Amino acid sequence: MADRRLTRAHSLRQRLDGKMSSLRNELSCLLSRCVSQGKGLLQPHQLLAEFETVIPEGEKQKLMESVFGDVLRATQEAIVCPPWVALAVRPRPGVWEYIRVNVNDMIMEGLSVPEYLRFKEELVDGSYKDSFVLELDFEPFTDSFPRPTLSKSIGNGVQFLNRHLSSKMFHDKESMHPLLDFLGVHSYKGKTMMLNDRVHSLNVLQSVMRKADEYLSMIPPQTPYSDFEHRFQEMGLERGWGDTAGRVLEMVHLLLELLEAPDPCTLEKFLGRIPMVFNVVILSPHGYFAQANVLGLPDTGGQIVYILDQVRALENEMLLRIQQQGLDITPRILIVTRLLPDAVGTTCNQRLEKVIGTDHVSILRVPFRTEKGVLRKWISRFDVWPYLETFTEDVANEIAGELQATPDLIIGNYSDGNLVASLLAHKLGVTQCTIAHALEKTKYPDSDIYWQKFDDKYHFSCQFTADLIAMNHTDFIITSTYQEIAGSKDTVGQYESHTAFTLPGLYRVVHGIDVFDPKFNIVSPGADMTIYFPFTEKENRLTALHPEIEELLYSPVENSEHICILKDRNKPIIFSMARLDRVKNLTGLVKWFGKNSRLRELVNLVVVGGDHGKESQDREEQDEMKKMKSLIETYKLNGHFRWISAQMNRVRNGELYRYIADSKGAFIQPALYEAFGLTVVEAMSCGLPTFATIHGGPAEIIVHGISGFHIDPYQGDKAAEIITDFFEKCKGDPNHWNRISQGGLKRIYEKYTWKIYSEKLMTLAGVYGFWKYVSKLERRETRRYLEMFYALKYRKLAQSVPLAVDE
Ligand code: UDP
Ligand code: LCN
Repeated sequence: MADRRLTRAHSLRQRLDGKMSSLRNELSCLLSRCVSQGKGLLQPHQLLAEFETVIPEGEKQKLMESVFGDVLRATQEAIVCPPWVALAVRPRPGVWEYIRVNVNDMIMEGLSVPEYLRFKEELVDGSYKDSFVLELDFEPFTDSFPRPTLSKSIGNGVQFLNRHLSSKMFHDKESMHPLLDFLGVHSYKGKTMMLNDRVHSLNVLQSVMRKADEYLSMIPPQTPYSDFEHRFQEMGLERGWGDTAGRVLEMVHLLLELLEAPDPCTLEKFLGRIPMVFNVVILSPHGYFAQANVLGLPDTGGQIVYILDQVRALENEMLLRIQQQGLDITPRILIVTRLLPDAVGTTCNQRLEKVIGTDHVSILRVPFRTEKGVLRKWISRFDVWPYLETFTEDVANEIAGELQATPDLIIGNYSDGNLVASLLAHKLGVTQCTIAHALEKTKYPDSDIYWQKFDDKYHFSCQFTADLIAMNHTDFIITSTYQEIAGSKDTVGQYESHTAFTLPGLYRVVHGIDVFDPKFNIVSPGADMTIYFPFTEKENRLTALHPEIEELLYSPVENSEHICILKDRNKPIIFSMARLDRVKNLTGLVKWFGKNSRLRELVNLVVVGGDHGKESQDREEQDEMKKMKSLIETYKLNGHFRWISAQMNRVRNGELYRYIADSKGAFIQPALYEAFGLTVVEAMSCGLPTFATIHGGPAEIIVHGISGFHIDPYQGDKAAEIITDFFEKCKGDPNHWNRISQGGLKRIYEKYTWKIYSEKLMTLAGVYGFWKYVSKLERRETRRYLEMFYALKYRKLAQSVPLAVDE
């Protein structure tokens, strides 16, 4: 893949090769230094640090401006196995080159992907050194399909797909037949839609469209469909074209344009309007999934919020479209999750729960079971693998009973949901959409090459295998940001990190996913604007909640809900709220605060996370609890810091963000890695200036210095300085705070709303549904390959994960 894209321009390797003689000394210095430290893996910042150490000051700038600098900046990883150093070079998002240099004679050679991975495996001792290793290569299946080559086109799959489909239709009239067939197959519970069997050829379709055009142009646009339904039926047209003459006419014009001169924009509009989606199944298996008392519990955060907001927006959009299509169909959305008999004060033991604020959405819970019976207790998302196959079978039965129909769209969430979605979509032949939320491989550095070290605790071998299956099985992938797919100029995207990697001893992924694949689409979520609205909307403020919030923040007692007290109520508050995972780095923030006396002078720190009231069941949370308590002692934080237990009430949390905005405070998101970061969107939606991690989604949500600030959690002291500088600047210029607050709000309204989200998602369902229909045969090979991978690899891995035991 990379080779194909690099043929036109000279690859970095070729350019470096050409300059090798003049750069020999510098390169030799740098690489010899790496080699002198022995076998190992260097991250980009470590490589740059070596450069800083070994290259004389006077030469640095010149070198960095040469091809040497280009290679160094683009290197994402260096593998040292003396006397060789291999580099994974990424000249731009999605494009990779691999080289290795022998430090003794400074000979450089290009490496193929398998060669590079094999070289990397030298880092790990063990039984992997088999002469035959399973190599996974998904490239041949999609090789013949055109795809964009520009990095900026990544994440705009639907546009590309439409261009491809319409140009095919344009050049080859035969390609119109699938469209005719597609219009003919639409039916709902036995009732035909769009075309009946009178329209059996393209010529007939064209002539029927012309007649319809003629007729509709003569009647008032508001005329209801029922007034001319009979006449249309006789012509060969069934319901689904629109609810009024005006809307049907628009649809007829779109189709006439397509039949005459197909173009991508018309195709997208037309496909987006065909009634296709009435029953949606959304999978989110691991618990806790409920509408109350769950947020902040282990593994229970943004994904739940995202889905509950998503279904509300989706229901509205589905209802609107169904009405505009002139149909009388009641849509259904089922969120399918795990039933937990031991529900610890939540509703997770109820089979069916209606989603508040909707008419047609329910949570359907199906238990995890083995032949020993139903698992009663919560288990970590890392331990769910052995349950998922039986869960899928049970879910298939349950949804058949519940919907009395096959779903039209199956949406998976996170690795476990995406695997179940793949199995279900495979079984039922339904359009599948996947949403990763977070791909764990990116969150845990080197969790692929050293997977064996992680496996007992995290079972990443199962998870990464499930991720590969889902991302290759699905019809389309939606991501919250560009960076989730392809990172940025300097950082690797979450999906991109699945292009090529190795799990030594298990398998080698030569082409896992191509980020240029048109299945990728960026569809960003928002925040519920009825809960997270600006602090300036005085008339909507929930002032009745202020006494409770004040007690939470300032009461001078410690109890099971809060630890430490705030002495000075006049200071602004810097605030953070997250699950108490290591990656969320709440303890990091507390340490920066503890260490920076200037910051402590200026503001109070309030952190929400964990539960002081009971012993956590979660391994990481227990460690973070201990760490936090020791930081309070080390930095004598009592008086300046308040640590509050997880807050489950979203409505009150909305007012809490605004209360903190009233104090002219800020929100800090200090995560070591954040896939997207809903709290960032929530805080910004409330007008609270936000400082958020540069690693992951927040780097894209915030435009540094305009709609908030980026901070690097790996440079805590610097992060604390950035926050301190802001508050000092605000002291001198109170408008500075307002400018950032306004900048944040502007950014949200432009890009992060659920309305934009649901419109896009429904359009994607239409276009990819059509694409699935026309490419059915072409994709059989991938499906077969995946079935084999699932049966021969995934199942064994899942079976090796210990089953949980209820006490
Ligand atoms: N949240 C909450 N109470 C808490 C911790 C988190 O209500 O004690 C909510 C938070 O408001 C946000 C979600 O949980 O809506 C966390 O989503 P985010 O994307 O920030 O992180 P995730 O937990 O998904 O990794
Ligand atoms: C999971 C995460 O880790 C967060 O970064 C996201 O915001 C959340 O899911 C919703 O997609």
